[in-house]
Amino acid sequence: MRAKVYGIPGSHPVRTGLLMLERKGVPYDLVDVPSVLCRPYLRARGFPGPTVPAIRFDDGRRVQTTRQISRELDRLVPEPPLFPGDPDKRAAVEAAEQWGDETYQPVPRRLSGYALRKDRRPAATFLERRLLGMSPKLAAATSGPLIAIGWRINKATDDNVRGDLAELPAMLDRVDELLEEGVIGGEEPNAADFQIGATTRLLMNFDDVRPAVEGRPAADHATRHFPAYAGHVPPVVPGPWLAPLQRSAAT
Ligand SMILES: N[C@@H](CCC(=O)N[C@@H](CS)C(=O)NCC(=O)O)C(=O)O
Repeated sequence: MRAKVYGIPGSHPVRTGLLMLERKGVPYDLVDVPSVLCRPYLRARGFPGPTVPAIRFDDGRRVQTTRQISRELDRLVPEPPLFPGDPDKRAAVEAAEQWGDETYQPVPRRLSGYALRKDRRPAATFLERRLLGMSPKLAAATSGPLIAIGWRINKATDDNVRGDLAELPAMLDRVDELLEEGVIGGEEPNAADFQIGATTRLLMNFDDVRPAVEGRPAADHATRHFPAYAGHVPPVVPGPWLAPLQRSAAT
């Protein structure tokens, strides 16, 4: 079995999907597509949904979204499992994975949308390979209109990003609690490890946020699973928005 993975540069759910494929020993080819343009691109390739990761297995089967991918991979390649066999433990991992997907995952997505609209130069630092045949340099230089549309699609407004930053300390506490409880962070990684770790790791690429993450168990967890993660966003958020993070880093 082989997989073709469609991704967006820097996308954390794509990194989740790739790590799950690697855990299962499924070889893959990765094709990076720009944000926003991925929508018609995926539709033209027979995918029903607009988002990445989007995977086509070599038997033609198409799977999208990290939570569908984790389940499909466990069905196709049962060992090593991405979910525990014990029903209570499985329910805890599923709940953590769902929270990671629905609540935690959008935070760095909106922060990226906000930051790149203010200054698109850091976009180049996320580009690791050619994008629709364009060199990383050309892709970064022409990214302005897509960043503007992505900002709107992701609702990366001032209010939403400020709200995310206010809630981030509690979210990081939740990741630390999940580690403490052993739902994630065990010797055998599960679907929630990959889901949550990728989000924490991407957050660490933002200078504004990294100090609030570093030193937490959540940071060790993320770097254990994602030691390298391209991309760097210098400070961009207004100082007062960071006050809740600074308070949490100080305690
Ligand atoms: N929550 C879903 C969706 C992931 C998602 O929204 N991916 C973003 C990239 S991080 C995307 O495909 N956006 C479409 C776009 O930028 O046009 C999952 O975990 O697979």
